[in-house]
Amino acid sequence: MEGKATYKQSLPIINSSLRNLQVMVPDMSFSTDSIRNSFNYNNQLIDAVNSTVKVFKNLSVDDQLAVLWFAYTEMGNSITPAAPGAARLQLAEGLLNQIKQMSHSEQLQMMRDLAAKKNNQISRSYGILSANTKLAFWYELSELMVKGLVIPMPFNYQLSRDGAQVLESIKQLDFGQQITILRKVVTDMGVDPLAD
Ligand code: 45D
Repeated sequence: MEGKATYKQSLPIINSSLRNLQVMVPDMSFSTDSIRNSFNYNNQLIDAVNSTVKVFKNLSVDDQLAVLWFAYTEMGNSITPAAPGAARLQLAEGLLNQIKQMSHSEQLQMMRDLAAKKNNQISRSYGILSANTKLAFWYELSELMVKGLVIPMPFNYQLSRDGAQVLESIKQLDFGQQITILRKVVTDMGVDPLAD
């Protein structure tokens, strides 16, 4: 595991990777049934992660931002304050400073542009960050929202049915899978200036 995160629910992840390992050991003490079951179990989890990501990407831009926010409020206490890592955030510091200086409506526009992959300077600066730094960036934005330095969520925002479903699926998964989903969705945001 990367970083100094402490996970509330790290055991299921370890267990499932151990299960994978056992399957690869040519030891006849494993019945084909237990092998098949563990493969099915892992495949189901992969399916759950992939389908959740797929539905997420089809949400409206506002719903994507709202789901991220609600995921943050749900996961908030599983992520230790040190986890996203000050070192990692330094790479996003210029971007975050720029954002702090914006008006609330500019901040909202910037986040909508990232989610919509609009090609502008902010989206390109975001695009060169690593997956974990992108996560750390969003994490920091939500912390800034809590501190009142970034535009808050409207308290009466209504998620669409698909949005509510994505959020529900995320809640059902364990921390490791939640991170996988979040990494996939935030990696897809912004614009990679080095891509063809
Ligand atoms: O480095 O008016 C590890 C709308 C360790 C509606 C980690 C709105 C390694 C209209 C633990 C893996 C809703 C659009 C890292 C307004 C490591 C409207 C993990 C506004 C980094 C105002 C870190 C909406 C993790 C807004 C798991 C403003 C990080 C929405 C997770 C803003 C971070 C939403 C998450 C934001 C961050 C959501 C889930 C900023 C979510 C941020």
